[in-house]
Amino acid sequence: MAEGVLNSARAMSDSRTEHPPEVALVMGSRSDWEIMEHAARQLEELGVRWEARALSAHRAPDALFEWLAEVARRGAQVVIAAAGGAAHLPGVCAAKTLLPVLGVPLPSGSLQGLDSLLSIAQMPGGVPVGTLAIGKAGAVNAALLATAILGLKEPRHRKAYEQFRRRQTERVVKDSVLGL
Ligand code: RP5
Repeated sequence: MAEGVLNSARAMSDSRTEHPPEVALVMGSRSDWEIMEHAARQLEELGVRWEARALSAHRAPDALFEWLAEVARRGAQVVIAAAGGAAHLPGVCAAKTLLPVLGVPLPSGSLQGLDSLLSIAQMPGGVPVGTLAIGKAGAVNAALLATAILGLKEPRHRKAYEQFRRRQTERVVKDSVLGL
């Protein structure tokens, strides 16, 4: 049944479908895309191939596990997993894969994402999730960290990340003068 779900599921947006994804982006709900889109845009800017799914650990666990195994088989090297509230998704992904999992806590209605942050960061020892900041900053940083990880093996990713950091520094220094 999960296979059917996956086969019929439409990708939110896959960057370059003819090539396998390097980063697997997953989130608990389509409502998370508004923030996680920033991760996808950052990866895109750095020339990293990605594929994204909204697959809740609670609502669609079998489809999640199936996609995770399948995207790893196709070559994904890093998983970015984002969720809000009782944010089990990154931990569940980490339990099912040996790929590094970067967790992005998303803002939630009642606790503004503190619940998500603690759910993702407070993993018991043995199954790590690298936890980023809440919301957009975390989404962007997850993409940058994923690129840095890919850069350990892939010179083009190392170069893209280096350039990003250099340009960012140049911009900050250029705009550093303050006055009345
Ligand atoms: C989590 O619950 C999702 O990651 C999302 O952040 C939150 C709310 O989901 P929806 O009710 O909008 O689908 O699982």
